[in-house]
Amino acid sequence: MSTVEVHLADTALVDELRKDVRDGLTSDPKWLSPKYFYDAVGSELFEQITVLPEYYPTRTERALLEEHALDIAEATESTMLIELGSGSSEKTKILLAAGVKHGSLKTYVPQDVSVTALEGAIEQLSLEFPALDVRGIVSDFTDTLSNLPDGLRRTIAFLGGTLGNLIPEEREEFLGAIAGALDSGEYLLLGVGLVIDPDVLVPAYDDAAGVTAQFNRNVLSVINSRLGGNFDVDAFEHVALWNAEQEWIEMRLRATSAQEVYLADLDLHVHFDEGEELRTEISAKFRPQGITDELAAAGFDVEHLWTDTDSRFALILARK
Ligand code: AVJ
Repeated sequence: MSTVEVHLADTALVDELRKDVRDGLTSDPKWLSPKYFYDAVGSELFEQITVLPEYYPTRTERALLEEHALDIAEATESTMLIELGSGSSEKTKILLAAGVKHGSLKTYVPQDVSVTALEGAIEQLSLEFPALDVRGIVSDFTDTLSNLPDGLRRTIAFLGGTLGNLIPEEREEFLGAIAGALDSGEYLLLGVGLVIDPDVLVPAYDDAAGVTAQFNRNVLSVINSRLGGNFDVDAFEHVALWNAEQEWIEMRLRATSAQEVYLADLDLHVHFDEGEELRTEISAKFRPQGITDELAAAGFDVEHLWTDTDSRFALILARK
């Protein structure tokens, strides 16, 4: 049994896009929200990133999930797994298999901004887990929590290090909203990247094959097609840098020459100086104590914090 619900009306999604893009492109410095990376092309490019030799997060998190999935099922005894930003749900299958094997898990609720990613995932899952009730939700993860489905014992999973895409204030609000949506005794399963040597970190966001550069530039194509824009995508180069003070990776797009851009749907003219940079993503990395404190401030007790042997990534099971 499987369904997909589109929770945000198209008009609400478009209004949000229009507002975000206008805000970001009229700010100094300019920025765009990373959630607009994920059209069909962007979601596919992200899947390619996850198998790059330099991009360690996905494979590291998968190994942690494989190692601890049964522990997670036993600790939570969850009947429902809700996953925020589920994408292809590829790693989640490990959790689903463990939950089904344990006997407790009945329902999986994947949520993603990408309709195509979600539909593809659900089709796969219904074949692999025919007994599981799968209810997909298309929405923005920051908007999902207000109408979370009821369940007996729920776990919310937020994997892949996506928490790092939020700036600290947004993060605090978001973790608070997750805590607010859960009853006491329910769980959050969180995957986050840890602060490591920038010589390992930066190449993960600036790979030799140039896939991340393509992924980054694709956001300009997304804006062009959704808002009637005329960004010259090839006039921008990919930049990835480690902000040591904030402890986050920043991706930017740098105009290689002066650019005049027009977004017809917003009737907005945007000028870029030669060399001007547009911030497209932050990807914060964490320290075990820091994320434990942030979770405690939101009302969670960290029951387990598992890391790989190189301490590059952490899988955290926190109880409300
Ligand atoms: C999917 C948000 C976790 O920040 O590592 C990958 C996205 N950006 N390469 C990340 C991303 C550039 C990714 N997240």
